[in-house]
Amino acid sequence: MRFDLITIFPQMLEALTGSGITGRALERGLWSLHCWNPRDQGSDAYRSIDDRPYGGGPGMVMLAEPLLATLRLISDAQRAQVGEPARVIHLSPRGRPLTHEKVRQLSNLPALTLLASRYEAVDQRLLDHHVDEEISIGDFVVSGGELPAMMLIDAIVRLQPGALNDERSALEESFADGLLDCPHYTRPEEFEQERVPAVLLSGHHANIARWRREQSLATTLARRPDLIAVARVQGRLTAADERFLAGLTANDLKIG
Ligand code: 4F9
Repeated sequence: MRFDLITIFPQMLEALTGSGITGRALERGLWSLHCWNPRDQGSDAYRSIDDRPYGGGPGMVMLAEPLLATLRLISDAQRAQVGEPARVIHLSPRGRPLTHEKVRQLSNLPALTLLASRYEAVDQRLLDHHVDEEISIGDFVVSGGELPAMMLIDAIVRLQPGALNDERSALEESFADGLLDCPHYTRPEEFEQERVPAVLLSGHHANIARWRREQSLATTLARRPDLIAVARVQGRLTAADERFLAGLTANDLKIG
């Protein structure tokens, strides 16, 4: 999958290209990253990419023109490599909150263009006419769109076939089935006077699967009841799941 990222801080992406699962997937040729600096398209003597907001107030606004010139270069490059220009996404706290389902959908595309903005804002006309979608990675503000873009790229890249050493990992982790992950244990069998739950040492695979499911359900109900409600309306809770949830007490719902 091809990613084109508009950023004035391409060095930040080295964390993604140089380490871990994403670094290995890059070496394997599973994805590519092309960073584009809008300053290279700045048209005045200072190659400005921002200016003061009409109407006054603090902060600066990214100029539409250098961003559009950059987007045009990107779509030309994408047409040459994958046949058509890609979807353009702006990472913004004003966007729709990112979900794993959204990540899954985007992971099937051949290419994606990401705008990582800086300063306070982007001229709204650039967003209206040349950005397909705004995505938020949470209700908080960071210093620029690069880290949110890196989180999105990471989430997409690890779903590319061959990125994970064990493909089961992507199927079994948190959100894969819309619930939070169950707890996990490894050696030693006792730590801080707490033993590994006996069922996990039993070798009884059906009981282990049921225990993990129930742990997921209980944790999700306690911490993210909204996710339980969604799973329910989507018909993803079995009769056994519902019996288990109905039997949980106030104590089980305390967040640990
Ligand atoms: C983007 C925050 C997406 C959350 C971009 C400052 C951002 C963000 N989700 N904050 N620039």
